[in-house]
Amino acid sequence: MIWKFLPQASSSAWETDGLLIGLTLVTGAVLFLVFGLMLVYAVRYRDSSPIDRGKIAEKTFRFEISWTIATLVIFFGLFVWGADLYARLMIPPTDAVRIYVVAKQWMWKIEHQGGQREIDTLHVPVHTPIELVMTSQDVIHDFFVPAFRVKRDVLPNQYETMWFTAEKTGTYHLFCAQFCGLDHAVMTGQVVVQTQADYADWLARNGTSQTLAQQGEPLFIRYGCSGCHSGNGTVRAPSLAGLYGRPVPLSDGSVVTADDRYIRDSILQPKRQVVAGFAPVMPSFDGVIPEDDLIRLVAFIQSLAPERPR
Ligand code: HEC
Ligand SMILES: [Cu+2]
Repeated sequence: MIWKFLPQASSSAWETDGLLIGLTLVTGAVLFLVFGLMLVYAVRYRDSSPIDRGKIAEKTFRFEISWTIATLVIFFGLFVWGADLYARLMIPPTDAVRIYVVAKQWMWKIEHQGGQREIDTLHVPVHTPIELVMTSQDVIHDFFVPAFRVKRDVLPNQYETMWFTAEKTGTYHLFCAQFCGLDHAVMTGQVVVQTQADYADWLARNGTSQTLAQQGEPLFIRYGCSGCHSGNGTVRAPSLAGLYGRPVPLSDGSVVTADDRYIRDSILQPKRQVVAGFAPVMPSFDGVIPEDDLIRLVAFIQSLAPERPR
């Protein structure tokens, strides 16, 4: 069977396949019906056929209405199913484990929250929602795991997120699905799905002495962020404690949620979204901080607990 070559190893795989099979069956049925009838009538009413062409069958109102409604219901049903699945695939569950991915010509660099790093291999625990926060250091790449039926473009200068829950332990292919230069074809890797215990073991064995957030703390000082954001500088800057996940009112009157993307954009393009009540004096760090360090800074800011309970 095809599933031997294309295992369904994530929670959404069977449903993605179901939708694809459903669409193929329905469109196939319409194709055969239309072309079948064309063929039948072409033969039946061919020029040399002595068939009676005198009376034309009458169209009934009921027939017209019923086939119109039936096709509408079927196609609209498939659309609603597809839209619903898409929406569910776009929004990661709040308890998802976040793992960072940095793509570059021609490799995948993976960074776990605990500071574990790997290249071209991604270790994940089974039955656990995983959210990948991805960016590229150079051109557009695309993170594609066929066995999970998930695929997403990885863009430079931006965080793209994607999530999945692996349901079967094993090793699965990882491909770059966007032509990204000379060695695009070898920009492959593997996703290793482990039991919870094996994964915990793997994390422990590959652990560094510091988590991502801990590695971010000295960077916060080195890049000069603490000079403004620690509260005792001459510049008035917002405190970053408890920022992650909180709604932030902006100077243009809108409100955004402080997620990975917002924090990253605040560092690279501070003038784009200015916090209400503050002067746009933060310098841009675009081109100054490499992606690896950005991930650490973002992780550090996320780890800052609120100063007082809200
Ligand atoms: C010259 C002082 C200054 C420096 C240096 C500075 N910032 Fe800022 N930062 C500000 C000010 C002022 C704001 C609020 C206005 C705005 O949004 O641009 C801000 C806003 C932010 C925000 C959004 C905060 C919120 O409440 O939504 C983040 C995140 C941030 N800075 C991170 C950093 C990081 C990380 C660095 C170091 C790489 C840094 N800043 C360096 C002054 C500074
Ligand atoms: Cu690539």
